[in-house]
Amino acid sequence: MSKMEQALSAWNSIGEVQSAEHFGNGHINDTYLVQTKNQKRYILQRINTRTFQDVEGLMENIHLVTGHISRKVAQTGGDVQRESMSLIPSDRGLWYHKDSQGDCWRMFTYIEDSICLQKARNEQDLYECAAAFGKFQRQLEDFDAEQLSETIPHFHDTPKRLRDFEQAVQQDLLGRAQSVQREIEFVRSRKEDCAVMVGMLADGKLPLRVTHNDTKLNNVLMDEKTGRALCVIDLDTVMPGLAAYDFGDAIRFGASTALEDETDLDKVHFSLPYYRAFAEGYLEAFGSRLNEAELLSLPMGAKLMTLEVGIRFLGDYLNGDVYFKVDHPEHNLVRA
Ligand code: GN1
Ligand code: MG
Repeated sequence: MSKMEQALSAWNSIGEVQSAEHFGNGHINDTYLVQTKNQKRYILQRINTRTFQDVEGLMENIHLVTGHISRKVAQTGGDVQRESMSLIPSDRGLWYHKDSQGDCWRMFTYIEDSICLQKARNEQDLYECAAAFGKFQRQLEDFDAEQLSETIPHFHDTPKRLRDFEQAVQQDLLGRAQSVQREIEFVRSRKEDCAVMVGMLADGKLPLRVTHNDTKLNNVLMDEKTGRALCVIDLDTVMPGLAAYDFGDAIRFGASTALEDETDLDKVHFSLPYYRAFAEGYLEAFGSRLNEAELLSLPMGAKLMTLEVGIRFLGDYLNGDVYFKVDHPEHNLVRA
């Protein structure tokens, strides 16, 4: 019996399992789609405990946030089954199951007739993605951020990301630095940019909100038939943050003309029409809540979140691919 099958036995309540297969494209956790004999589907995940060291805090966050959103959806007459995530407690009544080897697992209901996109098909996809994240922020406006654990401290602290990167360059554990001098130079020449957002936060110009912090297009489920956004997923990094982080990370992934994994860089461009569609959707959903400084910070967020994740990918390449899952040795470099 595989570890995954063993983990499933902590959820006998879902009934007899017919199949369970690898699912999705996450870079951190391991995700499986589980189908039962009575044709119900679930998402089982092994939580990456090297990334998320406080699983208790992480799962408490998710329990609180999904509960809050479900109540909001119900209050506004929405479809709770499809517009919010639902955790399934284990047979022991816990939000996650820790197996005998210390691996931690969790289960959600699968949202039927939904799709998640690795790349936008048109401007409408960006508009819907923005509407989803804007709505998500609105739903969490009255959520007490004090209740949240910081699942990954300094997550969007770009100067800290830069320091970690410089350390990776110095250590050069795999001797890869020599071959990526041009990329290292690219980062260094943008050193000044890294401190802009945390600087405005420290100066009290930008308010902290409850943000998602990982606003990739593929973290939004869309209705398969209508293409309308249903639900925001991947709540592992919901923490206090800046609106520009969510706006920015969504742009860096969604307003690209190619996949994050694209090896032919001639295909990778920033699409201004996609950017405009996202900005429209986001401002319609959440713009009235943003102050002047926040509104002005959004374009910089797009530049900075793109730079930041590039720094992280390149740093991980230098460290020997210890953080992001890779399919081949150059994968992190390609992403960077
Ligand atoms: C990771 O888990 P996933 O694949 O949605 C990462 C994000 C990066 C993203 C890059 C916890 O997101 O920060 O922006 O990869 N998540 C974590 O695609 O580090
Ligand atoms: Mg994800």
